[in-house]
Order: sequence, then structure tokens, then C-alpha cells
Amino acid sequence: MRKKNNRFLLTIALFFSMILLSACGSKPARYHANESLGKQINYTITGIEAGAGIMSSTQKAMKAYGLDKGKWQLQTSSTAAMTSTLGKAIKNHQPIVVTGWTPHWMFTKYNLKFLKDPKNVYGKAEDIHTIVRKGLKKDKPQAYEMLNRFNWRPKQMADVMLKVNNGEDPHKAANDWIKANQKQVDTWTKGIAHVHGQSIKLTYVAWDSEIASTNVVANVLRSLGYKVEIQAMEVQPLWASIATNAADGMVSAWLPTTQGLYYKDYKGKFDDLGVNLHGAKVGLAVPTYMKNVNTIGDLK
Ligand code: PBE
Repeated sequence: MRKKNNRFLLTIALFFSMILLSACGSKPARYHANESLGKQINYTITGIEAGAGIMSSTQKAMKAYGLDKGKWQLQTSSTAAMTSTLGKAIKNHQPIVVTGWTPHWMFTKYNLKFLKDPKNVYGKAEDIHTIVRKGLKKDKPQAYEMLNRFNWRPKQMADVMLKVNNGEDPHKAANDWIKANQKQVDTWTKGIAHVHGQSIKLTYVAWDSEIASTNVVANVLRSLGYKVEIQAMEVQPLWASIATNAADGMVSAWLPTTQGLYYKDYKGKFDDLGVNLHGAKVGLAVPTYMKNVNTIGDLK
């Protein structure tokens, strides 16, 4: 009798815990064009690493468009977590707002749109600059000259990024790209004398765009005879590494808006070699199926 009773209780307990589990594990609802978006996404913008320029720009945008008053929040995470959350949301046709930028494979892989930014908080088109330490020109003139000439187009950077995203080793993806674009690469090195094992250090942030550009540049410097070390770090230390001469250069400066604060902070302590990629873009992005959300003001 007692045994039977126990078994009965156990069955009941199991039954309720299953209900509880399925309730907790239930997916958020699909996007509803005619309901308040804020409610649907818990008033949350899915962001990336804390130090990223796009995060401070987004804080500014939230103020400018009145999203700070009350419930809206910008969630700090990582680029990998953001793209994975984005991928899952799209698979389930759910609403999501992310900090987005191009060049990046997220715009190749998913149907996304930038939200219009009539107040121009994120700036229009962004450029990526090459920044080197003071004194590099004198100490390593050949490397300086190559870094000074380095420039490519968004589509080219995206090609390398997509390969890396598909699992190819960045060093190899960079070399494949160099082989396929040898003519262009030759214009970066033409007439520059080879060195013999001089070392040089480039720093970068491990964003896909910067992994692509840094590996390409590192391999080209290697072809000139340099022993190249590349080191990944957070954004603020990246700028500090150049300003304090701990590293020789970097090709990852998104300007004038995105990393403008760091540029201002360290001004006078680095050499700006100018634009290596023209026409990058930064902002808030949503899947294209979010038909009624087209400008940042629509989030309110
Ligand atoms: N990003 C990608 C960076 C620059 C490269 C847009 C995430 C940022 O500082 O926000």
C-alpha cells in the first residue's frame, strides 16, 4: 500500500516538473508587427564587448532618441554571443535589435537592415585607419612605408572574414587572399627593400574584421622579411599599446565616430597613417522581417 502511494506521488511530481520545465524552456514569441516592440524584446538592445566604440555610440543614441528614460537597456556581451543570439532569433522569426556593423559576415549570412539614424549619432560612413607608434618611421622605415600604403575595400575584407567564419585558419585565409590579389598587394610593397628578421609587433582586437586585416598585413610584412608578432587585446589597451610604444602599429581604428574617444584621448601619442578601408558602417540593426521598425525612433 505504502509503496503504491509513493509511486503515485512520484508520478504526480514528475508530471508537474515536466509542465514547469516546458514552461521555462518555451521560446519567446515570434515577431508581432502590430505590438509594442519594447515589450516584445524586454526593452533590451543586444550589444557586444564593453569597450567597443559601437557600445558608447549606442549609449549616446539611446539618450538622443529618448530610450534611456526608464526601461531600455543595452546588454553588454561579446560579439560571438551577440551573433549567436541573432542567429537563433532569426531562425525562430523573433524580434531582436543588435549593435551591427559592416564589413561583417552577419550582413552576408542574414537578412538585416540598419535602422535609420536621422540624428546621425553613429556618423555617416566610417573609415578604418592605420595607426602606428611615434618613431616607427625612423626605426622601421620599410614597415612604415608598407603600412602607409596598405588599403583595401570592404568587399575584400568581407571575403577574408567569411572564410574565417567558415572555419578556415586566419593565417591561411589571409595568404589565400594575398595570392588571389597579388597585383594589388604588390603595389603595397613595390620598391621597398627587404629586411632580415627585424621584428615588429601589431596589436588588434579579435573582431572578425580586425582578424582579417591584421593577418593580411602581417603576412605581407613577413614577405618583406619581418618577424611579425600579432597580439589580440581589448580596445582601450589596443590604443594604449601604440601610445606607449609597447606595439608598433595597428590597422583597426574605426573613425571618426566609433573609436573617436580613444583617438581624442591619445592624440599626439601616435601617427595616423590615414584610411586603409573606406565605407564601413556602424549602427543598430534588425532582421528585415521586422517590417514596422525602420528608424531608431521606432524603438520607442
Ligand atoms: N566594431 C567592429 C568595433 C570596430 C570594429 C564596430 C565592433 C567598435 O569599436 O565598435
